[in-house]
Amino acid sequence: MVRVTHTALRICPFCEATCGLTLTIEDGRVVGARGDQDDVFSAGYICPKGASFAELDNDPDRLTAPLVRRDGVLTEASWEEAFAAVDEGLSAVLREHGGTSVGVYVGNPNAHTVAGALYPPLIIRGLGTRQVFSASTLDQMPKHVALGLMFGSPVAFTVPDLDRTDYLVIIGANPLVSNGSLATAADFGGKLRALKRRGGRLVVIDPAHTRTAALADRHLAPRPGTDAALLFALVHVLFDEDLVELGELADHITGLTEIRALADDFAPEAVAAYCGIDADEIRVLARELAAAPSAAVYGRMGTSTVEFGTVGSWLVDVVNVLTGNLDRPGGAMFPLSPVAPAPRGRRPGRGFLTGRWRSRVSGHPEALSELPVAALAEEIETPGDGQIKAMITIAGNPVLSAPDGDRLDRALGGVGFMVSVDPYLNETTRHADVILPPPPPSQSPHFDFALNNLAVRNNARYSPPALPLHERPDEPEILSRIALVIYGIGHDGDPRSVDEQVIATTLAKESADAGSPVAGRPVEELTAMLADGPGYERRLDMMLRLGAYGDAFGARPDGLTLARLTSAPHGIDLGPLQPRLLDVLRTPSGLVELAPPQLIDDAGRLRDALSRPEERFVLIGRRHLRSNNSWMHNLPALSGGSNRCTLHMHPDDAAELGVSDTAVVKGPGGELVVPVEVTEDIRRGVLSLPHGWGHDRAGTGQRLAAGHPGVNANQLNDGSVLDPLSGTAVLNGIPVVVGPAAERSGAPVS
Ligand SMILES: Nc1nc2c(c(=O)[nH]1)N[C@H]1C(S)=C(S)[C@@H](COP(=O)(O)OP(=O)(O)OC[C@H]3O[C@@H](n4cnc5c(=O)[nH]c(N)nc54)[C@H](O)[C@@H]3O)O[C@H]1N2
Ligand SMILES: Nc1nc2c(c(=O)[nH]1)N[C@H]1C(S)=C(S)[C@@H](COP(=O)(O)OP(=O)(O)OC[C@H]3O[C@@H](n4cnc5c(=O)[nH]c(N)nc54)[C@H](O)[C@@H]3O)O[C@H]1N2
Ligand code: SF4
Ligand SMILES: [Mo]
Repeated sequence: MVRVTHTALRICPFCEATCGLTLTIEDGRVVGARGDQDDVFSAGYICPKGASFAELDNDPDRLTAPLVRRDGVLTEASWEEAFAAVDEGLSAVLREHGGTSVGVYVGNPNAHTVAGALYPPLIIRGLGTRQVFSASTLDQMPKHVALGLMFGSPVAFTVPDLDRTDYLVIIGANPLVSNGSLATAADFGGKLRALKRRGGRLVVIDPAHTRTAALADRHLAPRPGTDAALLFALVHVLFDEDLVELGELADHITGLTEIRALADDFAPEAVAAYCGIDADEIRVLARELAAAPSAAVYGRMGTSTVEFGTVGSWLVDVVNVLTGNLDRPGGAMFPLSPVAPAPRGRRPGRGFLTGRWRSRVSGHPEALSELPVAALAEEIETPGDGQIKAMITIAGNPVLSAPDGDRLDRALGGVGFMVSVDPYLNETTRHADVILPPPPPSQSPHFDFALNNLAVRNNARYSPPALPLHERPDEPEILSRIALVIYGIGHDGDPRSVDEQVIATTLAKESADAGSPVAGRPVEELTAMLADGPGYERRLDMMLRLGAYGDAFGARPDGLTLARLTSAPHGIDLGPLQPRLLDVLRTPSGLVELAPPQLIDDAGRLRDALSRPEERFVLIGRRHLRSNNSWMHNLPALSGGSNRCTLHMHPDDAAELGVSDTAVVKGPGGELVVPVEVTEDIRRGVLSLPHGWGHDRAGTGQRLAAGHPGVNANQLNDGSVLDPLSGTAVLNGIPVVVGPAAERSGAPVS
């Protein structure tokens, strides 16, 4: 038999690093993946997850056909039957209770797919629902809120200029394992090594001695949950020792007096015991940050998903501002994505508000039109006006990723109608009445709508599907058909009409906007210029052409179009990050707000926390290189070895408690028995447990994962403690009680 082999380029969708891969394709399936040496962004870098692309693409447990619940049992059905079942189930709820009774949960992979970027917003808008939840309130919502309050835009992301900085402080992130987050960089480790080779310095602040910490010139191990106080102490020292140097930012800042006054209470000596860090070490760090030719502070999960997540995320950028490092090469800069609208000059912004409405049961304020996922279960369970009667989940597994999965599991079991768009039958989707599985990545297009806005070097890359679809709809079509049901057109309407409607509306608005690069031009003329192809490609073409590097529909002939991008299969490099603060600012004052009132208020809560007694043990999270949240435990290549669901504990703690191989851990939400790894790599009094495990529920379809289920770390957490400004669940720094497994009591801890 003659094998037909060829290669295809594909941007990896498995984490935020966006590496370019070269897939080997044999007889119509992916059999291998290596790094694309010519990729303009990743230059050949690949990690074990990318290298397992073939296994992930071909996982025999991936659903190839939809499942529809019949007589209580999820049963394979045709696509026509499945869409008809969605139409029937969803339309009944819409008729009886309206779109506002439909809850939507949008999970992490939506940030990594074309479909996830383009269609969920249409579904949510079509429903008119406020019951919108996502992984953001388990992750980066504090950063959005902080950016919104400071810069007027919740997506004005600042990223460390990794390639040029002289001094990098990584606080609460482990990019050597995560491959970076909210800072899209392929080969993060290589970039850190390059920083050190050019004489730069790396400081890592993390209660665990991580792989990233092992690379650092200095590692500080604070008590979990105390980053905000530590950062405040840096601010204090910068003022106290007259080290504030705003540089070119000076004319664009307000709130300096307020932040200085606020920092008064946070002298290093005042926070040292609370943070578990010597005051001298904090002073030295502040001095070095101020003295460095350029420097950037970069914070992530450990700074975000904690009690003072928004305050901490804010202070990261306050330090960047006070050291003159915001918006300058080597500092913290604003990427410019190829789908960001072309800058339209300085306009007064409307600012950023949260709490425009509140959750029905507990009154949590919305943030970015979302409610805390920690409140999803109660919104399903609690009767009354606005109760969730139907759920749509798209690429999410909140039963494992959110606090108190047992409760959410029960709640989802009681939802009137549920549809899940997901390739797997898992802990969450097992509650669906219909599961619509998207095709594997090899059959899907790729463009980084979200992550290009976080890239440490501006770039544009597009991967069309590497393989043709096998008699199934792609994810854009799946989501479009759900939208057609919601719009009342019915599931058998034309999915293309969804994209064409968006195009018509967008171009009409652009044409009417005097500041637009296509102001005054006829919509028909513009529409006719768009690429011939699937609706998502036409929308991408439109966004590129209206974008910052775009051809403005012919007005800038050298500019970017989809055709141009497609003819550069290894991508187009758009250069190093450029200063662009004035394009980004959308505050009503037109200035960077260093001291927004909401944050000033919350700083009071932080001040009170300084005198709180210390917990004996707190739990934090841990990620493993060959894993991704809850959904990669089903692949042989990514299983076993060091990637295990174990509890890390310091040897002195283990000795004191008499714990050797197994421990029982009790938290506010429940109790777990878990294997222990005793290691010096964690601070005393701190325990770590990875999340995304606990694959032992009945009725799931990931056989390998079920064979080594691990425990669900989030079951220890009852989800009652949130960062109040962002509604983000506290996932790091949870008080727990721990002991040898023999002493298991069964009594819940409160
Ligand atoms: N304790 C603790 N909990 C945490 C965290 C932590 O650090 N500690 N981290 C949090 C973070 S940062 C996040 S982002 C959340 C993640 O929370 P979720 O997004 O809810 O969980 P994931 O495990 O990422 O689930 C992704 C789902 O998407 C599906 N999927 C994969 N690819 C595709 C695709 O192409 N299309 C579709 N439609 N579906 C797809 C998978 O099968 C899986 O069901 O977890 C959070 N939970
Ligand atoms: N291999 C792999 N890669 C991933 C993922 C994965 O599951 N596996 N998930 C992806 C997702 S969804 C995300 S959001 C990113 C996350 O990317 P990162 O944030 O880089 O990853 P984490 O491992 O969660 O790193 C958080 C670090 O904070 C530390 N920490 C915990 N509490 C505190 C604290 O209070 N203060 C400080 N200073 N540090 C603290 C932890 O010890 C940990 O080392 O990773 C992405 N990439
Ligand atoms: S680092 Fe991330 S994007 Fe790169 S190959 Fe690994 S999983 Fe894929
Ligand atoms: Mo995440």
